[in-house]
Amino acid sequence: MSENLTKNQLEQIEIHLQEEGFQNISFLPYFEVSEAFKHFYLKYLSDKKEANLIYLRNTEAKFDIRNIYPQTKSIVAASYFYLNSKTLEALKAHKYKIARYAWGRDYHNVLKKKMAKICQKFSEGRAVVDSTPLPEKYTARRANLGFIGKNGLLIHEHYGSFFLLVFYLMEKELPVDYKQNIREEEISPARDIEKYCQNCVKCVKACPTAAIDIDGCIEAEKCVSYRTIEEREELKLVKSKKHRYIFGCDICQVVCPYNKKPLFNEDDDFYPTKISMALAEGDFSGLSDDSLNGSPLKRRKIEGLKKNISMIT
Ligand code: B12
Ligand code: SF4
Ligand code: SF4
Repeated sequence: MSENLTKNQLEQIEIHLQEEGFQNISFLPYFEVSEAFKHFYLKYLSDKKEANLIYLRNTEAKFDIRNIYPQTKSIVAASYFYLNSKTLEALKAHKYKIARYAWGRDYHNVLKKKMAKICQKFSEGRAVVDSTPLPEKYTARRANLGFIGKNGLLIHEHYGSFFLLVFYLMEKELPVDYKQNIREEEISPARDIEKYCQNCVKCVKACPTAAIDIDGCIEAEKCVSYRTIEEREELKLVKSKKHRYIFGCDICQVVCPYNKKPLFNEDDDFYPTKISMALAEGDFSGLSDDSLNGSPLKRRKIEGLKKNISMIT
């Protein structure tokens, strides 16, 4: 039987994660997703909003963290803000736009390493960032890291939404008297939208492809982020002169009032590289797919990025 973590150990984890650049950190005992979430998610699938993202149909894994990592007893949830001055300069200086999270090194590797480095000292486990079926926004909402906005993203009331979610699935239980600070009945996208977005429709109006359904769900097939990163079927690529994005899209975040004074994090792992800046200029000279190793842009490869440019010019 595994021993429980102590309150002191949780404090240590929190302090060390903050030193590594994580901003909001929270702990959750292992939980089963609620019937309300299952209903929400199954409706999303029956409305076919997941487009060709077939992995999203694996509800068995989506609905139970233990199907991802059976030894999970508790979870560390944290947000990592990535906006920095150099990326904003690059966005101004170059012809084409790349989403703010993607100018530097591949965040999967960078953030998983940072998370595991700290948490492993306290419990065996697995660091998770964006590459498993874990319902990350729902888990982070339960951990109180933010609220769900009409644009479907998790938003922090004071710091905005330019952050990535990072988790560590721990093999140890939380302290016996640990109190979870949120009750499931108190959260739902509808409640959040009513409380925090109210009558605002800035993201809905600004979205160049009308991908936002105002219930906190995005129609993936319409979303520029999907089209420029995930879509492999050329026929579905749609020409548009309404935006300049060649990889990802930040429009529904840029217009959001909660991002008026976003939190900056001058982490050079997220600074633009020579290669991302060349690509943002449409300059492919001397570049091959291998040049994209270690960058999130690798997902789209050189041919894909060329196609993306041809769709907006
Ligand atoms: C597939 C995917 C995409 C797809 C589909 C997007 C989508 N909105 O579903 C595409 C490629 C389009 C995409 C785009 C982007 N993505 Co993405 N994506 C994912 C991924 C892998 C799965 C998301 C998923 O399952 N979607 C289906 C919906 C229905 O489920 P969901 O995500 O759990 O979200 C809903 C439920 O949780 C529900 N909910 C929340 N709490 C509660 C409570 C109750 C009681 C109920 C009933 C429901 C409920 O509300 C949420 C909103 O609909 C996650 C990582 C992960 N494993 O979760 C990252 C993730 C969501 N993406 C992320 C990011 C950063 C982006 C982009 C900003 C990247 C970019 N700049 O281009 C864009 C933003 C587009 C947008 N406005 O959403 C971050 C979001 C961080 C944040 N602050 O919210 C995540 C969490 C990755 C990470 N680890 O940081 N993404
Ligand atoms: S990421 Fe861009 S295309 Fe997708 S919902 Fe937001 S504004 Fe619309
Ligand atoms: S732009 Fe307005 S409606 Fe959209 S998420 Fe932000 S506050 Fe909510």
